[in-house]
Amino acid sequence: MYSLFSSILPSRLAQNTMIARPPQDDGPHKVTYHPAEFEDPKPGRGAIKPRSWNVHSDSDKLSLNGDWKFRFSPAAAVSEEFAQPKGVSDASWELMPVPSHWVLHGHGQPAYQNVQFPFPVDPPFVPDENPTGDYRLTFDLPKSWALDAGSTLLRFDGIESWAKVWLNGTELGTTSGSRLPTEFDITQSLKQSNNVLAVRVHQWSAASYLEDQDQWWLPGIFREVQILHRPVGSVVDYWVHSSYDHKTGKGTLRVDCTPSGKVVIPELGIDIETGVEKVISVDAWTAETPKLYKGHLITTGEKVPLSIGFRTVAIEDGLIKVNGERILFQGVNRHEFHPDQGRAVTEEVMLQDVLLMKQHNINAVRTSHYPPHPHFLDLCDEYGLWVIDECDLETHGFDEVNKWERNPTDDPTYKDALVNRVERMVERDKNHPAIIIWSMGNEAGKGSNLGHMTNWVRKRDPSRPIHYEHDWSCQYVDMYSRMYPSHEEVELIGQQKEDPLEDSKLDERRRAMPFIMCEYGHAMGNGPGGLLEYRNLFEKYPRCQGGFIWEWIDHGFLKKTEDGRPYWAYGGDFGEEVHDGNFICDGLIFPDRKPSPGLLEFTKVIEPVRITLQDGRISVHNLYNFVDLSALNFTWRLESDGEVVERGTLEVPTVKAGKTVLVDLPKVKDTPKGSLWFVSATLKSDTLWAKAGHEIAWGQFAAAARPAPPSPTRLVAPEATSESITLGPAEFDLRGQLIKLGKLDVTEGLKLDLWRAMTDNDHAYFTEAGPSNGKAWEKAGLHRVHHRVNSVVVDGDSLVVSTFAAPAVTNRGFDTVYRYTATEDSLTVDVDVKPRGDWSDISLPRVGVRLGLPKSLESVSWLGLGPHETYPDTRLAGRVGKYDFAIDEMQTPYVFPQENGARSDVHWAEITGPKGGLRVEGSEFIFTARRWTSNQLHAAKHTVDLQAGDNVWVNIDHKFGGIGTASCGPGVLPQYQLRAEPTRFSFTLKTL
Ligand code: IPT
Repeated sequence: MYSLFSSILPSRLAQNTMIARPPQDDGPHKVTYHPAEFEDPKPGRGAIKPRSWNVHSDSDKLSLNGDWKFRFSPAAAVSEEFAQPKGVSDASWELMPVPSHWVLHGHGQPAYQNVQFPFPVDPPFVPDENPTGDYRLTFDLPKSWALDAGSTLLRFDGIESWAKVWLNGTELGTTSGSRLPTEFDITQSLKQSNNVLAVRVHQWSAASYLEDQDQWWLPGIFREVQILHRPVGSVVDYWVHSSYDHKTGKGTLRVDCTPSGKVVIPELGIDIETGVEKVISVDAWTAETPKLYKGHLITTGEKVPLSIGFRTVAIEDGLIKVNGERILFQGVNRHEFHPDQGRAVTEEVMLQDVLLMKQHNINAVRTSHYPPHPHFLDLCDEYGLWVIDECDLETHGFDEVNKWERNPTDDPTYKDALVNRVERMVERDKNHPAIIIWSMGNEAGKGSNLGHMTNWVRKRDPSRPIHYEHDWSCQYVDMYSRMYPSHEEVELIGQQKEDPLEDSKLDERRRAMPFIMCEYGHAMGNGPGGLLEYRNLFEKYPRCQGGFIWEWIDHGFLKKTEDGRPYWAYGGDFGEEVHDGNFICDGLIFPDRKPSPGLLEFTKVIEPVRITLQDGRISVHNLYNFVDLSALNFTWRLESDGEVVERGTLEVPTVKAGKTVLVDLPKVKDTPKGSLWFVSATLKSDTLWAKAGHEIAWGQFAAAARPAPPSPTRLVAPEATSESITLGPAEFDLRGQLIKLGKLDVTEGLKLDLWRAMTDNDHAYFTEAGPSNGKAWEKAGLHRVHHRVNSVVVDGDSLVVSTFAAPAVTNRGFDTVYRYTATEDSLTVDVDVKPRGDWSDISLPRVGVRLGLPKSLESVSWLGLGPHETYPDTRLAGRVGKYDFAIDEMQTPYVFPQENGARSDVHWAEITGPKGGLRVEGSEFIFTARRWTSNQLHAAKHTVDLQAGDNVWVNIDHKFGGIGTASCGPGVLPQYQLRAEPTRFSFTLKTL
């Protein structure tokens, strides 16, 4: 029998000394392929035992960061000859920065898939097209390096996804676990000079099945590489055990170390042997009071700096407590991301994240979905953030294949890899007081390997509770955690009334557990809405201990159009065969780390001091867990129409954590009608993370009611000619369309507008969001409403234009009557909207009018909520004031264009240009101005698609439908759904 396959393959293979899947000759006509090394589900080989991050000691170290020689191959089957120190010419190889991702340096492209795997799901095998990067670096040791004494390690902090390493031609081993460290002992192969380090990295490996996080695939050596000298008698590993007894105010310190040595902490007068316990009065470490005691661990061979925080985390009475207090997570999920560097984030970027979080009242981080660069955790210790450290594990794509068939989480062949991963995380990060919970990973289904992981962790570190979300039976974990539950469900969970598990024992156990939302408030595009209502539940039910917004940052890569205009690129912009579009852009900050309105809203929702008016007095409620408010200054202002009338300092007595005080309102000369109190709590002095004067919290409340806008007097009557109708300053055509107001051309007359460019939340990608979503609106035709004029009637002083606004196909619509009245210099519009037909199946995006104005208009000022956009369920952070913005600055540049920029509770707004403009007066209307229509905004895919047109489009809305968080999570809460019902509203237009 003749087989072409067997006859040609061996000769082709013979050309390479190494191929991806080695063949084995199983007889005359058969070649069997064995999995390649990188298809071995086992952890790598050759590394030393995982140990605590210790790179700041006084022992010698050498950073190998910098430009390395690099050769790219589109497939794995390439000779390993390159690893030899001699006889290899790498002169023609290009340079690749380490750390970096090669797809961001000209080889291949980043690729984004959320859940789905970008290759056939057949673990542990990966595609033949397996991008492979060969790295070479020649280096010398500094002269001072004591080569002859002790040993030396080669440390990698992160390589995606699998690597094989050689030093001077000696193979050191292999590694996988992209976001985890690996150290090889290189003592035997290291020389003083001319060392040749060779690293082969494959993008895909058996480990890729464990790294299906919702992020870009970004291969390469993306964290630093270092050589660490380990002098004789240096620290092999150490563990600082530093607990705090809140009843006695004492800390207990014991530092375990191999080999033994001593521990010196001058501030505490501590000078003890390792392994010895010391009980001493200390200030506790908390996220609010990140007190670190600096000291050293000293062995005969090394001096290691210590930063010790005393704190105790425990689950007691069904609550997560730190130092005896129930804490509340006001957290975010943080991926590592930078719009140019991907996950090779610098220390500056890490600091920027921490500063931004602290400045925005955030108190917790879940390191979704892998251990971050260890420096980030140092910052969390120092600045004060509660951390859930999460293991590098996600197998979400198995959900797409017969519901978790062959999921590694339940596959014995992957057991060692999973345990190895959690071991490397815990060992690396165990000395951080900020880490109070270990998380086993994310979205990795269920299975026995979770049991093996948690058994290992529990044995090794009984001092921290364990988290994992996706096994709702909570079999292996210490807390009940969910992602994106509705408010309704959280309310039930708060009362321990959640649906029971089948297994009554597990059910009983889970029901007694504390509850957190490891993800909620999907911050994609405009939103998330409904955060306030979640906060109310956290305050109502002790069991509900807060959660973590999904997510911190939009992962948009900076790209440019052919003509050089920059924009943020997302899934599909790099030619991916399958992708998940802009689902990668769902953060509270934009890719350039500018805060989005969502972050401002979250900041306000979670502010640690609540300032409100209660029975005519100012109530100051301290929501911190541990500190009083003595670090804050309180000031007040009385404001009228956006101007400060009087101001002063508010004397607030000590308010202990959790307590409230009432303070009298300041005595002022007068409280003009419509005036407002504004009380602000700011930092008295500089902190590590913000300057004195930084605002922590504020409250705004009415000092005197605002009078209703006066009804216009001295009305003038309409005058009709055969060409037009004049009414005061307004001119209409004979079909009742406003065409001119004073000298201002109205390029498109007033029309009822019910549509908005769908937000990501309106798209409801992952959720059946019910009546308040864009699919329902499109089906109802709200984006293609026709306006038919039924009559134009002069009725006394009024011009009455009756219309029917309705989409094609259906017979339901809105009978809309515009009644215009005028004085010499103003035009008042009363709009009467009556739904025709049954609209009970949907809610509406908006109810208001739209008009077109000339493009020469440039800026907007208004009195109302601002400065940023506000919507019915995202308006807590808006403050009433007088604001001035250019029209272009009114737009929120969401990475994926969508409805944005509305300003609510507006009393008046002026839109002006060089030749005058328009003033709108009313009572609490919603104002939007932009240079494109809602339909153009809706059609745009990137910010650069939005081009200024011939008009400025102004929307004056009576009401807006809520935003919700249905891009992944619950839709708009009923109280924020806008229902079609008979509605009347009015406003007055004047020219300027
Ligand atoms: C959940 C994931 O845990 C997270 O990584 C991210 O994908 C987020 O959702 C959505 O942006 S999984 C989701 C399918 C519920």
